Parts: sequence; C-alpha cells; structure tokens
Amino acid sequence: MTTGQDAGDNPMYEPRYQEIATFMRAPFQPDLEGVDIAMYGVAYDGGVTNRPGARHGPREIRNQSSLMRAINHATKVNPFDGRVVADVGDVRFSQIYDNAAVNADIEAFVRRIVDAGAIPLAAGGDHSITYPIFRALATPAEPIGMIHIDAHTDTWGPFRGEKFHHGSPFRLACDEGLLDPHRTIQIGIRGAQNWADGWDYSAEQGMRVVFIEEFEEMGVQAVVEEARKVVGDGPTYISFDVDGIDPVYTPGTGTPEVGGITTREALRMLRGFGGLNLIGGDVVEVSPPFDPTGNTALVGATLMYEILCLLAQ
Ligand SMILES: [Mn+2]
Repeated sequence: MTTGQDAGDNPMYEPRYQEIATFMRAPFQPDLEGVDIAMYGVAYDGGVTNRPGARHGPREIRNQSSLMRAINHATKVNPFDGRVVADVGDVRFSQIYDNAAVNADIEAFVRRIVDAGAIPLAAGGDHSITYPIFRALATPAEPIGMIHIDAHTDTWGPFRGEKFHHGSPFRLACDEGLLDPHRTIQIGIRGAQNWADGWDYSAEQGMRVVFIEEFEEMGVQAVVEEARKVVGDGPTYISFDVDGIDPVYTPGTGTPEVGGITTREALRMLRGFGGLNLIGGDVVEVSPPFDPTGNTALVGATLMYEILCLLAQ
C-alpha cells in the first residue's frame, strides 16, 4: 500500500504543482509500448463556425489535469491500478490549413493507437476532430454507437461550402456508415438555430435526441437508463462537448448556449455509464482564450478523468 509518505519515484505522487504537465500526470509515452489507455491531444480548431481557440485546449487541459488524483471517490475506480495509462502526445499535422489533410493525420494517429491495442481518449480541439477518430475506430461493416453530450447535434450539412466543420462530424460519420444512428443518443441539445436541418437529420436517421427540457423532466437517472438502453452491449464511444454544460461552468468554449447541464449532473451521468462496451472517448471545445479563470479547462480535465475511469472498467 503506497501512502503519501512513501510514494517512491512515481511522478504521479509528487506534489501536484511539480513535474511536466502531462494528462493526469501520467507518464509521457509516445511510442505506445505496452499502453492500455492512450490519452492524446488534438490541437485543432480549423472547424469552428464561431469563436476559435480550442487548438489551445489540450495544453490547458493538461495543465488543469494536474489537479486530478487517482481514486474516484464515487465509484472507487482507480484507473491507473493494474493498467498502463499514458499521455501519448498530440497529433502531428502535416498541414494545418486544410481540413481534409488534418482529418487524415488524426485518423492515422488514432489508427496507430488502436493497432497498438490501446483505447484512445482525446482532448480537443473543436468537435470536427471526432469524425476522423471514428474513421479509425469503425467501418461500415462494424459501425459504433455513441453517447454524445452537447448543446448541438453536430449533424449539420456543409457550412459555406465546407463539409468538414465542428457542426457536422456525426452527419459525416452516419452518412459513411461508421456511426449507427439507432445506437446513438444525443443529450443536452438546446439553443436556437437559423436552420433546422441538423435536428431534422438526427430525427430522420433515428438517433435518440434528448433536448435539455426533456433532460430536466426525466432527471439524470432516467437519462442514464435511456442511454444504456439505446447503446446496448455493442461498441460505444463517448463524445463530450463542454458546451453541453451550462456556460456558468464552462464559459471558455466556441459556441456557448445558456440553460445547460450542471457539472454535478454531468459527473453523475458519466458515472452511470460504467460497464458499457466503451471503445474510446473525447472531451472537446475547451477554448482557453475565452476561459480567463481556467475553470472550463478544469471541468474538461475532470470530465476526461471520469471518462478515463469508465474506459478502465
Ligand atoms: Mn459539439
């Protein structure tokens, strides 16, 4: 039993303001050797339709994640116990002004993680990054399910002639047969739109969309049960856009929408997803330039830790 008095040489047990700020203070291991869960950054925000800055998300989430500890007080899971959890670095981009080229780099990076036998856990980046992640995780023959927490369905069509943007990843993934719409639940949706085609697309494809009003009416426990029913036993991905949370907690994001999920509801909800067949996850849309107190990045790091605990189960 390691205690605070005899922690040995493990940097995770050093005082938390020390050492290099990797995700959760896990070892930095870009070679992926023996890694079970690979945390990585996708420092890209070329897909935003409004306020930029999410390219700075991974670094600031790393910084705030120094505040995380090992044992989850609610579930008693210690994700570091008996498995290798590592920070494997950021996706390297061959080009940064070409969304299609960026997508190819993200896909190749995640494919390397999967081929090494590790489960990928990303810090974005804007939400456009999840589409190339899905290209590495799924095929039309073996589509995946998804639990998606967000203010927006992100199933919109092209924006000003560009189909790769942060409002479209799940339409692209669904059109390509990578995402099974009948095993998809979108939670926390809200905010006025100028066109309804994203909402319509999700409904037409058969995705389960829980608008924030229904979320409030149902309560967290019923939403958890609904999500578990929708995704079932099949391979499932968790994608958490911090704009699903109310901007009083997460103001530092590209497209904030008031009237959202509280951080306490979000943590309770995530803890309800233990034991599902989870194949990866991400936390996206933390935009440090709009986050003067650092709290959005702290929330992002905490959500990432909770998803890490789920992936470890
Ligand atoms: Mn989103």
